[in-house]
Amino acid sequence: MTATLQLIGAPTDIGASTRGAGMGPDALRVAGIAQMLARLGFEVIDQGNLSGPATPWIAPTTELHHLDEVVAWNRAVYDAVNAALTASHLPILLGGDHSIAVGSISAIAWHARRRGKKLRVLWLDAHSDVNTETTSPSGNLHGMPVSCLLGHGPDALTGWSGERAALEHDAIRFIGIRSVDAHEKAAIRTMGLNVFDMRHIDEHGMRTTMVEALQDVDEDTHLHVSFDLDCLDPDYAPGVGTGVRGGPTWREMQLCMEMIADTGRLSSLDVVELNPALDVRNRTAEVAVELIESLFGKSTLSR
Ligand code: B3U
Ligand code: MN
Ligand code: MN
Repeated sequence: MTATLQLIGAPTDIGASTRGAGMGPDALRVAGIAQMLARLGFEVIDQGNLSGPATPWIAPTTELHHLDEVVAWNRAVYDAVNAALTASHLPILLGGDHSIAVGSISAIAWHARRRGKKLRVLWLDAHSDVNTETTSPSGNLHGMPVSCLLGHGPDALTGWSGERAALEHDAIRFIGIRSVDAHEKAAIRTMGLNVFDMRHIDEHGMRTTMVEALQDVDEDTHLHVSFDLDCLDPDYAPGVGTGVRGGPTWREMQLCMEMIADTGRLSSLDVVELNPALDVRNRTAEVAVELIESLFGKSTLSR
């Protein structure tokens, strides 16, 4: 039986200060995400876009921005991901900025626990997204979803999985990280989070990094990938709001995706932070579709 994949659009930039990620879901559709997945042999249901509040303009401050709106979007995302998993579909959340991962991963954690599965999250990102309300230099909630999921977020965004923490500290692996704020560094150290930063990838290569990151994934694992497109080097993915030089190349990222596919355990996916307003002829959306093709098992020789 082949899996049914359910595309869920969350067209919002509510957690970011650079506008444009709200156009991400449609740019991925224009780049052919549904057709590509169907070509691989999957049944694909595109349920279209969720709706939620608009993004009001706000003067730059370090206070928490748009909490009520972020909560509303995450409620819609939680319900949609929950419905997809209840139907035994594999949810693919098309963002949208990274704040929406709170809703998706909370729903996933609830299902994984109920089914007795071990949850492992791969956080592919230039940033560690482990700021909190008090440490954030920007007030942007897309820099805080990991804290919310670890149980350290604002109350309104914490505890959605039925437990204070949707994720145990050892359930998440960060890959491609190269922009970490001072307080985030302290949090990573205190909590002992598993970070495979760019230095690690440079020294050991993507292959060894992924062998390490996937080391305890087994047949009882629900493997979730939260793919922030700014993980890639901006030379390959210019269409993101907060690009950071020095990321994995297209080739390195392809290997990362292929090695995840090889586990056969991929059970849900977020694709976030695509910003078509900053892109060059939809190139970043097309690169994302190529990488997701590998993530779902395209292989040069076997298909
Ligand atoms: N760490 C910074 C920057 C940032 C995090 N995530 C994104 N940007 N996309 C912050 O604002 O928390
Ligand atoms: Mn992110
Ligand atoms: Mn990022």
